[in-house]
Amino acid sequence: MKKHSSLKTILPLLFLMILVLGLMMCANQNEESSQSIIETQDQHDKRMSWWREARFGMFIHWGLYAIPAGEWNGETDHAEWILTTAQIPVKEYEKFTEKFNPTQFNAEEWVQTAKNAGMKYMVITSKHHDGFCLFDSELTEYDVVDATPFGRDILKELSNECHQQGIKMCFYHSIMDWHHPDYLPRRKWESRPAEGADFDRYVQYMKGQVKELVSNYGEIGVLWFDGEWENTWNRDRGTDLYDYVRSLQPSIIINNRVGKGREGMAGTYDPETSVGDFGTPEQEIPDTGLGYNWETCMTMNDHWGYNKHDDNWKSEKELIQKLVDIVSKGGNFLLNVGPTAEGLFPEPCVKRLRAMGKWMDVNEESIYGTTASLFSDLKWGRSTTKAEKIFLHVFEWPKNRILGVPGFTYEVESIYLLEDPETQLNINYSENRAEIELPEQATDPYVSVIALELKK
Ligand code: JFZ
Repeated sequence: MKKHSSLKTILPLLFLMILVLGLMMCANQNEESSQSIIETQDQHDKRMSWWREARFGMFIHWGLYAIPAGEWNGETDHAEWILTTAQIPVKEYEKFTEKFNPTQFNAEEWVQTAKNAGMKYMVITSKHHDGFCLFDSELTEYDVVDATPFGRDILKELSNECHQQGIKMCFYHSIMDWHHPDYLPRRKWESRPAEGADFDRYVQYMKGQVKELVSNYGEIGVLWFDGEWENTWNRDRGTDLYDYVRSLQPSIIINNRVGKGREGMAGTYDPETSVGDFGTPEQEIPDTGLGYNWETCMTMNDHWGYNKHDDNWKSEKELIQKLVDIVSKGGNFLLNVGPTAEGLFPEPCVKRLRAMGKWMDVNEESIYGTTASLFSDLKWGRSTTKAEKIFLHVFEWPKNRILGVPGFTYEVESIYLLEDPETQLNINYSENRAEIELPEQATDPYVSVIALELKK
């Protein structure tokens, strides 16, 4: 009797439990799930740590488009998009391969130039939207080794050098591909038929290439995807690609353009609901920090790929102040170089990188491994923080030599200019504010940095 009655009570309960479990599983599937790889905050922080420390990296846009160097039929505003912007048929564009012979290319020099500038990582186009590959791929003939007189694996030489010189090697890889027959959609103006094209097959090709990239070039720091905005790419494909890359190299970092969550040039996204490890503002710097990892990518002039007519270079001062501005908001700066068809960095780039390196030699402590400013709205510049130190970056030297820091109430052990640590500066407090007595003139032509060591 007793047994019977307990079964009677348990059975409906069991049904209820199964029902609830089933409902929960359904709900889980409908939920906007982000990447399926589970990672604790600790594991995430550990994976991101080199990247957060680094703060400054080099972007390189290089490919066949360096040959026309931005010019086509008298138009001079093209660059890495020239196949599309000048509407060059794929068959005709392919002919650039015969001319791609950058005999001046020297991986050691490129990596040295980045390193001397204070950059800690290098992101180079393994493949841009034109589909041409700078590495030896088994999956296509449309690459530097198989299709050009140059015949050398550029990524192999660069990754060897990067590993040698302690720079993280990273690849930019375009999802959009104007060359592969299976990629869809077609450009409206082109005559290649779309019949027979199979986007799933294209995705297999792309994943195969990504596998080559993370298998044949040693440890890769970042895979920087792009060209995700066309309607053939979707959230699930993004999640699948993210998971695939992480399954091959678990410690790799992947940008948010792998998925569909990015908002235009601002590059913002919701890391809770979209795949990717960092946001990618393009040609702009957000007004404040974003509350998650982000990296602004930017050109030194107005084009990513080499354009021989583009002389609109940002000044050394602008570039250094942009680096400081970004870092003071907790972001990274990925600064672009578009090398020539001969394999050289344009001279104006080299000059600017040298100036940045010179500044970094003195002031790098206020950049690497720092976190965002503790103060908002500093009229004269920016600030960063590291452990027991606060750095003040003075963009505009105060005429009365008094640098006011609203909200600064900490007691300091020591206060000095990074370029002259031996000379102590005076600091006075009034109300909710500190005032630092500076020398008459700005001590650095770009940004002078004051270090404040706090009392423990
Ligand atoms: C993309 C590329 O098309 C470009 O060639 C370059 O590589 C750059 C770093 O990234 O540029 C974009 C991508 C998306 C937008 C704008 C420019 N957008 O969504 O506004």
